[in-house]
Amino acid sequence: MKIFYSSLQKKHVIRKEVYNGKAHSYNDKVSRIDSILKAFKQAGRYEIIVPEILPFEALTSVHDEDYLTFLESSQNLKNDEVICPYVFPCDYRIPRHEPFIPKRAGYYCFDAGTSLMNNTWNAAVASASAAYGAAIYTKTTGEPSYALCRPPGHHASKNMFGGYCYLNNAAVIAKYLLQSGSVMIVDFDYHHGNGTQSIFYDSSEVFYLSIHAHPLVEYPYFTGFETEIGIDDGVNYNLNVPLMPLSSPSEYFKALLKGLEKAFKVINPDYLILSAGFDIEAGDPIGHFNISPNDFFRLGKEFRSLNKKTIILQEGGYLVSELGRNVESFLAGFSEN
Ligand code: Q9C
Ligand code: ZN
Repeated sequence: MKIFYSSLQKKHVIRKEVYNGKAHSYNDKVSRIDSILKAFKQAGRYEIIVPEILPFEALTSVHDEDYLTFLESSQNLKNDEVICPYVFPCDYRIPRHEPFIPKRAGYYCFDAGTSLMNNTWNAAVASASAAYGAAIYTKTTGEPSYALCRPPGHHASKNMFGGYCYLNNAAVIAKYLLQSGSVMIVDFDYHHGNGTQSIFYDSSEVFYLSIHAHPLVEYPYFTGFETEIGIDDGVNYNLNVPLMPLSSPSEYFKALLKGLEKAFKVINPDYLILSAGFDIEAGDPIGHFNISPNDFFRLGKEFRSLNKKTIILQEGGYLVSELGRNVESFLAGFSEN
């Protein structure tokens, strides 16, 4: 399988995040990339392609220009400066007060666990470019592709970052692929993809299906409930399947297959974009679904059997020691005939 990835994505380095009133080591570590690349190298059947930087219009097809200008301006931060927003305006009727960086970065952010530094923009653009390169490849050849997107994307909305995400990689390529067919996004990250949901919530152009830990007890807490089915033209084009933490792999597969069956009653897409979150893996520091390497192999097979032009995008997955093996198992399952 073809892998899309650029080393620019390693330049975003954040050391700490805050939750439950405590500082923790940042979960979106650079070593996640090394873990995945190492597993690919060991398996010996993956070719890595360095993508070109995507056209700016691909970003503006999803994100507001003022948000992109803001993110880009994080390049002006000093070498050792890290901006972690902790005050949020909430009432967006009040006039905006520039500059946003450093003190008002919360204007464009929805959680206090995600930071900016001077290379965040370049890394996020490189990550989106990996997704875009993969999409071009799959569109032209019909063959599946995988983009090693880090930073991830599914929590980013048109104008907010959070959940380690800045640019919504899945939404960016969905917009691009819509020019040549219909699109379904299936998001199996442990966390609900609030950003992706919000981008397509009022539209039937993309079907969004997410299987995730129940927002009653897990991040992002405010979205991911079954009652969120879309609005306006988007009604019935959004399907959330929340599961309680510690659900077993068999419950997980049952829920996934049921979700897919419901989705295929509404749409028969040309393209399938997978928001592939490996924080459903056994032992993940922030995910609790207990999915084993063998389960990931099966998961890959299930998605392959849908027989769609598929682009696989890396989202979460934070158990660095096992992440590479799990991603490789998934891709191996997907590639098996
Ligand atoms: N109790 C992705 O997987 N909060 N983002 C963690 C743990 C942030 C995860 C708190 C979780 C964001 C792409
Ligand atoms: Zn996640």
